[in-house]
Amino acid sequence: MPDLATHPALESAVRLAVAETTVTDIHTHLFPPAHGDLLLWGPDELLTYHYLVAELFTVAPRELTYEKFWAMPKVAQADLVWEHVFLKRGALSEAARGAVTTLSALGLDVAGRDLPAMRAQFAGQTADEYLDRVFQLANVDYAVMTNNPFEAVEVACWKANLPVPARLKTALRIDTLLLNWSQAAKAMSAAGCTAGDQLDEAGLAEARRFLNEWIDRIGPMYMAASLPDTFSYPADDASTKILDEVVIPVAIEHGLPLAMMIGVKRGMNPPLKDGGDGVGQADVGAVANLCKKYPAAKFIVTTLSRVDQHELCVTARKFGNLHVEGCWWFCNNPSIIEEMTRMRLELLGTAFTAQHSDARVLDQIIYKWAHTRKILADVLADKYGQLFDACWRPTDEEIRRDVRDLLGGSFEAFLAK
Ligand code: FIX
Ligand code: ZN
Repeated sequence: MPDLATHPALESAVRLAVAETTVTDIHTHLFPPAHGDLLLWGPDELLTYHYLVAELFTVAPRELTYEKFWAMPKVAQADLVWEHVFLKRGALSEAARGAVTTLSALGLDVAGRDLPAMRAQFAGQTADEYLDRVFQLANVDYAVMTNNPFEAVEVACWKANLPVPARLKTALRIDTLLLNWSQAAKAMSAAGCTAGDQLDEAGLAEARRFLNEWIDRIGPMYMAASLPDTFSYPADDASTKILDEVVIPVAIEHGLPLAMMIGVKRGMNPPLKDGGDGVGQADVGAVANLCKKYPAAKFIVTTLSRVDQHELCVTARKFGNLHVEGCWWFCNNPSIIEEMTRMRLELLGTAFTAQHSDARVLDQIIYKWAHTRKILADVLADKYGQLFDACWRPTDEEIRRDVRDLLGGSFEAFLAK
């Protein structure tokens, strides 16, 4: 009799496999500890995550203006979020629950509701040790960072050749190049690649040189950009020209995928800073156009609007050079993650990456993965159960293979393709 001969045995095996499988976190905003303040960690960063700051302003008294809030020290900002979002209300949002999961998993007395006491319990750690501890707790092998060669502070860190732990891999972020040529030209010129305000042949050649230099310097796993809901391709605009003449040729030459996260409306409410971005429906047809025109290029795509998800899955069925990943930002809520994961499994099997953490604060990888694992286990238990009813008998080894594919294996296979 095979091991998994009953529904309960199968379900336990699925839940254990999901709990034990090591995750590869393919999109985060983490930095090497040696990059100093760029790496955010600890309870006050956790509480002032921009998701929670946005929530604070949905309930804060009118006297709390954005200006007052941003002028406060981080500890005071965290106190306000704690008071209004956690203590005076139920901490029921996903971001608030995430902070609770995280603090609790770190062994802090979250039930005591005493933030200063938790800060004290937390004190005395170094970023390097803490990074390792958090990755172990989350059972993540490595995380891919977001490395922006158009940001002076980040550039200085890379030029100083600071150490990068093996747990962090690079991704070359190119939003500025695709969306703001004149700003990109300034940064490129500062780096010795002479580009003017005009998008001419010489400037495009310099942009290729700039990307090549950065690829050689940091060895990224992919190039990436967040794109607005208005992004279209092909279009009579700078983004199309830069894609055609710079990004895609460089991507093909280096065998690097281009990751596109589409659907953000930047600055819907600017005083909220990162928390002020909104969502719009993406043109998924643009993704299909790129995949079709460039079969030698590879695209990794996620979209921000819930309503795009079905069309994106169908598009991925048409193009082997398209990899769908993650439940991005406003989609990173249990109800939507569940719906998206079910739909993706139903349309794509395991040929997608179920999630990325998008962690901006190191500690967040704990909750982002704990919450996703729970949902993935529920969905997979259901799916394998249906197969069982139809007399398919998955083995423990097969289940673990599939779970790993969904949590990083398919991403690595796509890179190797
Ligand atoms: O563009 C991105 O990579 C987004 O994920 C961020 O800009 C966003 O602010 C974020 O942190 C979402 O989770
Ligand atoms: Zn991100």
